[in-house]
Amino acid sequence: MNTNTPSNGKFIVIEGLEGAGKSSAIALVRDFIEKHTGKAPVCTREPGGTPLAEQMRDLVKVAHESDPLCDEAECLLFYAARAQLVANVIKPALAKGDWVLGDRHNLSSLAYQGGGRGLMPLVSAISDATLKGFKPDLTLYLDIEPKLGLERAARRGELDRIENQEIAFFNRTRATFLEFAGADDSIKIVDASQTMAEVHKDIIALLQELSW
Ligand code: Z5A
Repeated sequence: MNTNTPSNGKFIVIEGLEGAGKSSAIALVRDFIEKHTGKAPVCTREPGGTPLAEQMRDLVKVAHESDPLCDEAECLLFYAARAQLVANVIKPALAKGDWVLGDRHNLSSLAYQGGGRGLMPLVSAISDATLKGFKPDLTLYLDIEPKLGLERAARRGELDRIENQEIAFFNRTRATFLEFAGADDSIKIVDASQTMAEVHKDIIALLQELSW
């Protein structure tokens, strides 16, 4: 990344399994962008980030005992929330020249619903139909072994509906994250099993390599 003021906004996304350390990585990248561009980025989270998308977040996070969310409905809710966020927040911000920093985006659906739930044909079709090729300029994928990530997440408090899935689900999800990262130069893998200081050092090194 150079020190000139960029003329166009960029969309950077942080991805990873739970407990990978996305929260502290987001704070780090937010500060980096602010120093680089002179302006704080627009920060988003998925699912969520608009009033309607936040309602969809509540629907997917909580277990509905008498009416369990089926996998296809879960997938559609993630994309409905994303479509709202892209149309009403992300694209308008980029059009103004603002930078956008996302806590998760489409790669999460490919990994969790496509890989974890085994719904890749459905996910690919909805992804193509709703996003029409729109994608982040850079994704930092914080890679962690599911067991370690879930241990960290559990230390933080009670696990939600998705966090309570069996370990095989997270193993499939991680394998899909890695598969997509291996096939796309805009996705950079960071070893999130390291100490937080080491993870942050790697992230800064990756950001400094960019020529934007
Ligand atoms: N989901 C989906 O299925 N499909 C989709 O399309 C989308 C999402 C968009 C969103 O939940 C859920 O929806 C998520 C994926 C799914 N579910 N699952 N499972 P969320 O937004 O509420 O939660 P999350 O995105 O998974 O975030 P998280 O659990 O908060 O993970 P995190 O942000 O990576 O963790 P953290 O809070 O930064 O770190 C966790 C703890 O570990 C914390 O106490 C840290 O201090 C500690 N930590 C972090 N890094 C380190 C290191 N390096 N060493 C030691 N300790 C550390």
